[in-house]
Amino acid sequence: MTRCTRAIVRPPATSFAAGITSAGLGPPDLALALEQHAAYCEALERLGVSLERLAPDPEFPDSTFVEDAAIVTPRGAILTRPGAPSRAGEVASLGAALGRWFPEPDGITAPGTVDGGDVCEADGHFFIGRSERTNAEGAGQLAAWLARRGYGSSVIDIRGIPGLLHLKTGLSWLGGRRLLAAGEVAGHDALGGWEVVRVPAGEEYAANCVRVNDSLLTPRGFPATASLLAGLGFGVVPLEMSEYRKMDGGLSCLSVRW
Ligand code: CIR
Repeated sequence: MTRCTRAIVRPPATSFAAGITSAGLGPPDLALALEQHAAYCEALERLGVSLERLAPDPEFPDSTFVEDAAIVTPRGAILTRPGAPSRAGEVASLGAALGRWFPEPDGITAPGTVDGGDVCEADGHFFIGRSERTNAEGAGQLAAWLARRGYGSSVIDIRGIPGLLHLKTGLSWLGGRRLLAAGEVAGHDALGGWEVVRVPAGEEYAANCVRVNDSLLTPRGFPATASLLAGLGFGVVPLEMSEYRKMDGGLSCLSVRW
C-alpha cells in the first residue's frame, strides 16, 4: 500500500445543516461537527499526513465532503462532476487546491456524473459504484481514464440497495486483497477473489473506514466491527462521526488523500 502523506480537508460551514440528507437523524450541531472535524484532522496528522485545510464555504453546504469532488491516484488526479446539482460548484476550489500537486487535473465531462464516494481503490484496482450520483457515462469515462493509467476497474450497481448513498458507504479497502463490506455489497460478484470481511449486522455504518498507513480510522460506536478489525491486527482509531452521519456522510468523505 502506498504511504499516505497528504490530504485535503475542509471544515463544515455555517450552512452545513442545509446540505442534502435522507438520514432522518435531525439537524447537525455545527459546533460539535467542527469539534469532530478537528479530531479527524488531528488523527490524520498523528498518522503522518500533512493537511491542506481549505476555508469553509457556506455557499456549498455539502462542501466538507471533499472526497466527492476529486479522485486522486498515485498516477494522477481527476476532478469529478458531482451527481447532485447543488454540489457542482464544489469542484473548482478543490481543483485549484489540488493543482499544487497535480497541475491541470483531468475532469469528468457532461453528461457524465461521478461522486468520489462511489470510487473505492483497492490494491491498484478501482471499484466504481453506479449510483443515483454516478451515472453510466461517468463510470465509463472514469474507467477509461483509469485504464489509460494501467488500472483495472469494475462497476458495482448499488441502485436499489437500501441505505447506500455511495459505494463506499458499504465498502472499504483494508489493504492487500482484503475488503470490508456490509450487507448486499459484501456478496456482490465483483468481489469474487477478494477476502471480504463482513460488517456485523446492525453496524452497517462502520463499513466506511479509511486505512491510513498502518492504522484504520473507523467511526466510533460500532464495537462488534471494532473488535473484529482489532482481531485482524489493525490499529483501530475510532472517531466520532455523529454530526456527519446526520448529513449522510461517512468517514472517508471528509478528506481527499494521497
Ligand atoms: C450528499 O448527499 O452529497 C452529502 N450530504 C453527503 C455526501 C457524503 N459523501 C460520501 O459519502 N462520500
